[in-house]
Amino acid sequence: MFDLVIKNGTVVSPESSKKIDIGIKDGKISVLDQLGDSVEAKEVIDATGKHILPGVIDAHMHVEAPFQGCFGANDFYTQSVSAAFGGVTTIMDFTNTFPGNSVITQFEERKDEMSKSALDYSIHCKFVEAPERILQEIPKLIDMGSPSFKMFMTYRKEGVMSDDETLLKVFKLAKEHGGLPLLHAESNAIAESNIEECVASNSLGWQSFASSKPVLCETEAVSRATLFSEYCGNAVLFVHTTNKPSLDIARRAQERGLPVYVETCPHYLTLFDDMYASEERGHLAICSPPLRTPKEAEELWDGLRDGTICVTGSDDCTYSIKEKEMFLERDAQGKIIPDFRKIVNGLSGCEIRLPVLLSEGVAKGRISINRLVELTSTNVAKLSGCYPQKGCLAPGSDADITIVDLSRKWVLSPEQLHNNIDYCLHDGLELTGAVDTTIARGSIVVQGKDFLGKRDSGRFIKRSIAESVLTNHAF
Ligand code: DUC
Ligand code: ZN
Ligand code: ZN
Repeated sequence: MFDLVIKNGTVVSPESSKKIDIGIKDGKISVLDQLGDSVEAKEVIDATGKHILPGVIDAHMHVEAPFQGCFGANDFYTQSVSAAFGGVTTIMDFTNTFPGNSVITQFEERKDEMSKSALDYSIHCKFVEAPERILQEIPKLIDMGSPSFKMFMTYRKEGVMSDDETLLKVFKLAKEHGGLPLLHAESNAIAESNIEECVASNSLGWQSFASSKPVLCETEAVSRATLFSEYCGNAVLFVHTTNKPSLDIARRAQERGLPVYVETCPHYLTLFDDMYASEERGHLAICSPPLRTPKEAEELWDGLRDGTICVTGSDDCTYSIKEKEMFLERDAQGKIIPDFRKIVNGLSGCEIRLPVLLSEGVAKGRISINRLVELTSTNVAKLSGCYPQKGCLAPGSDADITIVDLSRKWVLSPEQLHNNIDYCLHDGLELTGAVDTTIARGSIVVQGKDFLGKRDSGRFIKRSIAESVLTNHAF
């Protein structure tokens, strides 16, 4: 007797789309087969006309994370609810490391904070400095199931930038012990000197924010870190990549077999720098790297198709309007006095990632549904080191499943989302394709408009990255 059977749907993998039933027992996928009408199950979902995907993994978000004086609108429980409505079944976040902190201590604290989640969760370690006592923690953190190491190449003034020496030291130990550095690649020198010029010329509007961090600000950092990784022999993942010159650096490295991986995020595919022209709302779109142009977005779609970009993440940092505006001053009429330095960087995205990729990607013919599965689940699991427990629908894998209706049309608005804020930068975007049901380790957590999951029911997922992923470009 199965706990749950999903019948009559089309099961999607990177390789195929097949009409087949799924039997689930004890939170795991037990069989994929034609199960017939007499199959015994405690619960049956009829998925006629629907597509069944491996549960979406969001390996990039910032929740309960003090940053630029803000904390974010969600805790890990509310974030997991919002994520589940977006078809997500596993979430990953970062340690809140600041100079002087032990990363192991931060890891333990993060585990505790994330345990509120209704979905399974895992942790990337953030490094901001590399004294010997911190470097010694690297093999232990890998043993503890956290083999991915986030470093910022900018935000020096915020106290979280890793300098070149820190990058090199962490890269060498990542190579030695089986770790994957994840890089926020923006040249601090370019960004900081441009910001100084903006201050000197009193150009502190939202558009100046974008021009202070141009494409080459990102590409310089991608180029430098790619060479560092070739020098040290380690794999590297560039998160939230926004443009072709940066992709071209990765492309050339990948053509030579180097394990250089690239992520992009839905906002760089669907939101553009024209948003910064609005004095009233442009600040809500401030994120780093900044939004770019439709041309750059099309070049990212090319990268998603040709394999240069192998994963997507949301980079969700959901801030309320109050938090976005809390350090800004206002004139006598109460109008905001623009100063981009006073606005926390970050956009909401966890709940919209899958719907936006279904609609702008699959429905518009830019990517196949099979490629979408790689970009939202299978490759994410392989790269972060939790495959095949996560990232595939196969006997023995966790029963993390997202059922989608590819034909349902709807319109994005703040009311449709569960992310605890009252604005939506995609407000009015017409979508084709929607999440119908989300199943996490065999339990239905979202069905239509209902959340059925439970606080504290997620489990910590230990990860270990395959040697093949770390030594050669694997996908
Ligand atoms: N980018 C953002 O926009 N916010 C937080 C961190 C980041 O890298
Ligand atoms: Zn970042
Ligand atoms: Zn991020």
